[in-house]
Amino acid sequence: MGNILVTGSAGQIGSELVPALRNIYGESTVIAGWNKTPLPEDISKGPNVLLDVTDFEAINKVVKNFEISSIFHMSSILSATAEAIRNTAHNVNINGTFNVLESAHQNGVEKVMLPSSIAAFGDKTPRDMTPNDTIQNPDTVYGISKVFGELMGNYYYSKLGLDVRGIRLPGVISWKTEPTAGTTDYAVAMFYEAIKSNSYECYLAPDTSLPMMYMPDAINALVNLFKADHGNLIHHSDFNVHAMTFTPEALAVEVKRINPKFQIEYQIDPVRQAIANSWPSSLDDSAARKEWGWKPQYSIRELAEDMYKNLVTKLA
Ligand code: AKB
Repeated sequence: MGNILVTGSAGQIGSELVPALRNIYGESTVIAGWNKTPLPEDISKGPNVLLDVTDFEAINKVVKNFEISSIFHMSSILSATAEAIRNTAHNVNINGTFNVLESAHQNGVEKVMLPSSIAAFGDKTPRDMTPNDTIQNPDTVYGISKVFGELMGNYYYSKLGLDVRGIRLPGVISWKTEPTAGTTDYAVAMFYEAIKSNSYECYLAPDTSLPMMYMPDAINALVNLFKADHGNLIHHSDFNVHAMTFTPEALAVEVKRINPKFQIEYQIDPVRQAIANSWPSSLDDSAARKEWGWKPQYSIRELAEDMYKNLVTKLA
């Protein structure tokens, strides 16, 4: 196997994926690509490269110079931010994704991991136990770009033989690196504010139910799909993965169990509420379970306890 390039290595998921991949495949094998946000210190000690995914030639150069055989393309502008900066979101999420796939194809890269999101669904999609293969009518720049990635990933696989794989990630909760303004990120912010000020003003309504996942499960999903036997895969760029569904109200109960002084208030943001209302509440992930053995580990309670404990240490 050649080297692995991870784009967006300073981001919420990239910053945990790079150390996980380095543990498995070796420090020198995993090249951390980063652009505007500096890398966390632990990652910057290993091989890394400044890389703007909107620049096709820059990707080509990195792929050639570092003898890349696999790419995890993690750079992405999240849902709420993408609504505010459409141009940048289009450049990064659509042009950037195209550049990565095309460069991978032209340079003989073997495998591209291209994460999608629950944002690839819309208000015509069945909300409960959303099937893997169903109606997709997103009405956000981010969601449209994720459908583009899924379709292009499947195109490069079926027409050009590039092994492209992807999962539709739900809200991912983690303590190492803060996410950059998605719609599900209230669930991360609630922990920070509970520790800093014992209170949190939530921008989604108390009963907004969305699919969520703790970071270790998200990393396992990415790594296990990457490792999966190609012959067992029927789907490629578009796997549903489900871990848990909860509402702000239910998460607040868990946080209050750990910190009895915690109080939550609600100040609804209409933009993010509308996005949340158009997304699934739970997903049928039987294809992922059957084709590559997906199985999440963390419950909401385990997530809350681990998240709180680690954040207290980090913020101290
Ligand atoms: C977001 O809220 O934008 C992301 C996502 C669900 O893809 N966390």
